Amino acid sequence: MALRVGIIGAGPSGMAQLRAFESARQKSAAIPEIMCFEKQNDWGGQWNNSWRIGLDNHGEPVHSSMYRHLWSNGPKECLEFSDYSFDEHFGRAISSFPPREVLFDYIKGRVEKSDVRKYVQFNTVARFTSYNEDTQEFTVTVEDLNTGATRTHVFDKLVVSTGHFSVPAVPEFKGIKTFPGEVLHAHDFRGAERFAGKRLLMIGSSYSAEDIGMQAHKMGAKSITLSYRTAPMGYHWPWNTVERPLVTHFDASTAHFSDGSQDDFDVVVLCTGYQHKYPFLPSDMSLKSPNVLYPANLYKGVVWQQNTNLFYLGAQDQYYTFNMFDAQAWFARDVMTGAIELPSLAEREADIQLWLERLAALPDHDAEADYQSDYLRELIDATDYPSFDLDAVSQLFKDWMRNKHNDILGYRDAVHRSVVTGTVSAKHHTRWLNAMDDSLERYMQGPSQDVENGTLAAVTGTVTAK
Ligand code: FAD
Ligand code: NA7
Repeated sequence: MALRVGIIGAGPSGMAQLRAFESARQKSAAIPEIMCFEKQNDWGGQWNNSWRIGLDNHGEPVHSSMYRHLWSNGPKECLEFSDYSFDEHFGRAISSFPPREVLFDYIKGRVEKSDVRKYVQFNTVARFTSYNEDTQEFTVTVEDLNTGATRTHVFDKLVVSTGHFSVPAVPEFKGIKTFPGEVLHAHDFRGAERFAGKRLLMIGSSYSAEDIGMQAHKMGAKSITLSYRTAPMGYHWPWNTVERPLVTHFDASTAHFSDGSQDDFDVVVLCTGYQHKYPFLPSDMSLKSPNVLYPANLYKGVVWQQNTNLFYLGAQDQYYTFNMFDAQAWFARDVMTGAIELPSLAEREADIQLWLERLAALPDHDAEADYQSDYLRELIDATDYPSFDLDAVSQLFKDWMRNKHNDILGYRDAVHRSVVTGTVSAKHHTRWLNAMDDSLERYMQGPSQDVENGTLAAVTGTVTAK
């Protein structure tokens, strides 16, 4: 009987797993029986965003945390598939920091080249999983969201690729309940236009706080205050943006900070991260971890320690994304098919501990980028995933971080060189700060001739302050 593989989630990680098997099939390896369940009506995960907040049309939690005007937060050259370049997809050089719709088009183009959509059951949510130790089989109960019908499927191997930036972590702050303005989590943020003229407090000091804060600046917020728990981000912020230590409590619209300072706000955005949440898995198969570069209990960041028939993709914090999911999917595939033989439990644990020790000693962001590059190197060396220059990508990450430090509003206008094709990216026709139409069409066709939003003139590259 063919190996039966179940994949839960058809975001970039699940799509990578489908492609990994497809790539093996092209090399005439035996292909398993594959079934992938995706609760949304299309693939792409976070990149398939929604205007909805809270629940979707089926009453399921809205998955994507993405928003209008989201552009890649790292250079596209750092996430490029080594077997499907941006040049191949777009037929010409494009800029280094494409908007969401452009990246979504790229990842779709890659899977559409292969005939893998047939494996995905859309509008189908995984509800419950059990594992039979005797037969070594998973039984997964799924619900067809269109009909409400449930069914069960049996698998030898199970891949969890449901992402971990969807279920908000929402801490409590004294007095926030009576804050008279708007309070929302980054997961529910869809666009900063309505923050024009408002005084914003962002709690958190990572990607969401920084990017939503700068989206608000772009859209004319009056002031942006970023409140950090551990350390300030320390970028050279625009004139209306400051960093402050953690909020201790709220008193009506006044926030009090741990350095004794206080200020009044109209809006609070909790940019406090996300939880690993796998409600369709029993607790002994469910990953519990903060958002870190190496979650414990996963050998090579992929294989569940206590049950090596269970795999997680994309479970770590991410410098690399699409190409890392590929490397993981290729590795998982080879473990599933037996092409990679796993060491003993103790040897696997020792390997995990080495990575965790190294993680604990990382001094800075540059070292973190090198760390994840080394992680990818191990995975790629173990499989036939087409290799690429990981040291060069690590350098790209460092260049990007330096650019960002020097110019938080302008780093997305920089160009970088692809390590896959050697192409230097095109300079985009409109600076990020001035671009208001993020559609694929506008991106490919050139700058807008309209004065958009009444405030910005993309053609002339000038911004009129509100
Ligand atoms: P996801 O993209 O989260 O996909 C998981 C899929 O699983 C979804 O389609 C979901 O519907 C499905 N699913 C979940 N539960 C179930 C269930 N029970 N049953 C069936 N299906 C289920 N990365 C970058 O490279 N560049 C960026 O600029 C960037 N910006 C980001 C901005 C934001 C706001 C966020 C939140 C993330 C960003 N990322 C970015 C990281 C992003 O998470 C990855 O690029 C990528 O989407 C992760 O892929 P994934 O498949 O692991 O998870
Ligand atoms: P991250 O990167 O996980 O960051 C979460 C931030 O929230 C981080 O700065 C945390 O501070 C902060 N945090 C968490 N809990 C609290 C409390 N209780 N109080 C104050 N601050 C808190 O999540 P993001 O949403 O920024 O980014 C997720 C992904 O989206 C990312 O990969 C991007 O691709 C886009 P800490 O530093 O731990 O003290």
